[in-house]
Amino acid sequence: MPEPKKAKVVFLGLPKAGKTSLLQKLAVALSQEDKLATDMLTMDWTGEQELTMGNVVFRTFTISGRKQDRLLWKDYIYDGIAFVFVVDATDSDNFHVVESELHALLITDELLGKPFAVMGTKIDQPAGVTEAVLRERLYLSQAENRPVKLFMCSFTTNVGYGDGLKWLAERV
Ligand SMILES: Nc1nc2c(ncn2[C@@H]2O[C@H](COP(=O)(O)OP(=O)(O)OP(=O)(O)O)[C@@H](O)[C@H]2O)c(=O)[nH]1
Ligand SMILES: [Mg+2]
Repeated sequence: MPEPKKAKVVFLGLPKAGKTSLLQKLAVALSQEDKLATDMLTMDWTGEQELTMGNVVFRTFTISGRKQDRLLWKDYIYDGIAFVFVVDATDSDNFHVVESELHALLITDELLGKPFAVMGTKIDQPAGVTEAVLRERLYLSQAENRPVKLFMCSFTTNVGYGDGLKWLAERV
């Protein structure tokens, strides 16, 4: 019998945004809930991480900022049912790249209507910008008619991302 098709939740972000940190938090949380969830953090051939929990696969995908690499989206993320877009809130030099990548995803036909939790991370750092600044720099007001929501968080001090994951879980 073929394996049942798995639902995919995709963690997106620029290099070093904090995708793996979030996946590790999730692995720990899930393993506390369910012993079966331990040792499920694996690496695929692209070097991205994957975590399988029942019929849900959580996978990371690094956004390069290079337009030609968007061809890869088709194979890696279009079948996602929900998305976490991780943004390093201290990396203001790259907010314009994040903004263009995020909006390019939001206008992709295959992704219309799918929920995006945007997580502004590393707010434990002094360089972390406020929610209002990040919202403005990412032009999130343009996505108000979409299931897109910003959550400010820190994987170091364990704040914020739980709300984001909960919001996402309620929408799938
Ligand atoms: N202070 C602080 N550091 C963080 C936080 N989240 C991640 N980091 C650090 O940021 C760096 C990158 O985090 P990763 O989780 O590896 O990021 P990534 O997006 O998986 O990176 P790549 O897979 O290499 O693209 C690491 O040194 C983390 O420890 C956070 O909330 N606060
Ligand atoms: Mg990583």
